[in-house]
Amino acid sequence: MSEDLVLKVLIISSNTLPAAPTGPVYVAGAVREAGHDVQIYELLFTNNLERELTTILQDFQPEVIGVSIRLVFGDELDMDAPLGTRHTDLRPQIKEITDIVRRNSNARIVLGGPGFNYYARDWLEYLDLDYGIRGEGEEAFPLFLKRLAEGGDIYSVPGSVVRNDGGFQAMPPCPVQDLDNQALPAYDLLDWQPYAGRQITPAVLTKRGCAFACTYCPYSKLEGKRYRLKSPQRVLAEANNILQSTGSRKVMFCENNFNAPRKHAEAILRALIVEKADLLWGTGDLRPIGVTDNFCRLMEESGCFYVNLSIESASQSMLQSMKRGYTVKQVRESLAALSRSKIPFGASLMLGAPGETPETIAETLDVLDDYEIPNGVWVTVGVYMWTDYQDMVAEARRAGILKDYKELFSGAVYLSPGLPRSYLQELPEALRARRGYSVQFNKPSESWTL
Ligand code: B12
Repeated sequence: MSEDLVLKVLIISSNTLPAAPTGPVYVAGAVREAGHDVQIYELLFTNNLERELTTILQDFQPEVIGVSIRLVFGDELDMDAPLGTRHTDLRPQIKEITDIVRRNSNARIVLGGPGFNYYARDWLEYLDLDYGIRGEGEEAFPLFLKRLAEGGDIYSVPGSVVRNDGGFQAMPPCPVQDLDNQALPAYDLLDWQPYAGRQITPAVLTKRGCAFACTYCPYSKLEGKRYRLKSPQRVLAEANNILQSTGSRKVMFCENNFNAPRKHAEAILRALIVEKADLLWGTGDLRPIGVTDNFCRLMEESGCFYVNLSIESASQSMLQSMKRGYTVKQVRESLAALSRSKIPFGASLMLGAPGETPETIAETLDVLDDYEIPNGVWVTVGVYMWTDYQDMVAEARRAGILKDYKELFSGAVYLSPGLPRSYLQELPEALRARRGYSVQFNKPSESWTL
């Protein structure tokens, strides 16, 4: 590539709750492979944002700055906070970043990331910016850079969103079809030491897409119902690259439902065994479908260090109303198979979706009581409402619960009206009193109290 077409690109990982900077490293890898000069600035370990960021802007002199937005807000366990849950709004911090950039640089700012997708317009208005890219960035961001360098039309880049003169214009995102044929994520641009110090494990995405239609989840609409799979060889190449770049033998498979489609998961696990890979893997999302003794053996032999079984509910009526696509019997079979294995496993529940009552919660807890869950049970009470991609949100809007779109950007949580206040008052303590249970209580709004 000729010198003047090479751009200096700074990617800012703007998340300040501990998680692997997975999006930023995938995007940085793609930008580098397209021939540009790229650096990543990680906010997680910042001591003095203004000083550190201005130093990088002065030293590196980026021409383009991609701000990766993972979260709008998040909740973490904190026993000193009301209901044992600390709510963090990440928007002011991101505003601080873009304001510092604008005061100290003429670089073009491009927004992107999973926290940007649902709220492109709100973010552009909130930050007073004019450009972002929704959806997967591996192809779209390099295309934007190419057009910027060559003088092409940046407004027709797939996924681009533009705010101008009070107007707003959006192009549909174009999902990456050939995930194998993308650059390796640029973990080598990071110093992994501080991440390891915070117990963060590097993550690998083995596929995109979700064939399920859970009423509270946006993924199938966000990524499409058809799976786009990486080959086992590609997954292994990414994991080995992580080992070389970060020294971490452990990786997390970070997509929705690692074990769906099951044949894909099995092929990856077999490849790990055949290649005698010096790796350990875990996943935060195993769906209770097809978790048999054979599958557990495969997980064990391929170096599984942890799985979370995403049960969400073990009440048959709730599983049906949430359209989870499995039965209480399958939940039991999965728990039984995992219990017979040596795999350290935990389980997660999501309580409070439409139809939830004290009785359905009691049914769920009764099922779990029959099993020893070594890594504990993570309970989330209250269901986030992010986007109309969640069927539940569209339904809530029809029912008049959501009056205006902005409420979602400010944070809205659904709690079944079938759960009386007096019951909710007792619930967190009652759950925490159970061995190994952690409880995240998402408040319906900032001002909500029990
Ligand atoms: C894995 C995951 C987790 C894991 C992380 C573990 C790990 N090892 O990474 C765990 C379980 C810890 C987690 C926790 C939470 N998560 Co989470 N998580 C995800 C998940 C499923 C995948 C994220 C990921 O790594 N994807 C793989 C990478 C490659 O994709 P990506 O990040 O989207 O990046 C791509 C694009 O966004 C884009 N892109 C990214 N950056 C940029 C920058 C530019 C400039 C451009 C152009 C493009 C671009 O290109 C990238 C490559 O395709 C997403 C949902 C999803 N399917 O995206 C939710 C998601 C990110 N999580 C979410 C939330 C809310 C949380 C929690 C706050 C929940 C809570 N406890 O309250 C916590 C917060 C924890 C934290 N500390 O951050 C929300 C955020 C939504 C929002 N609007 O804020 C999401 C989107 C799920 C949802 N509800 O829709 N999470």
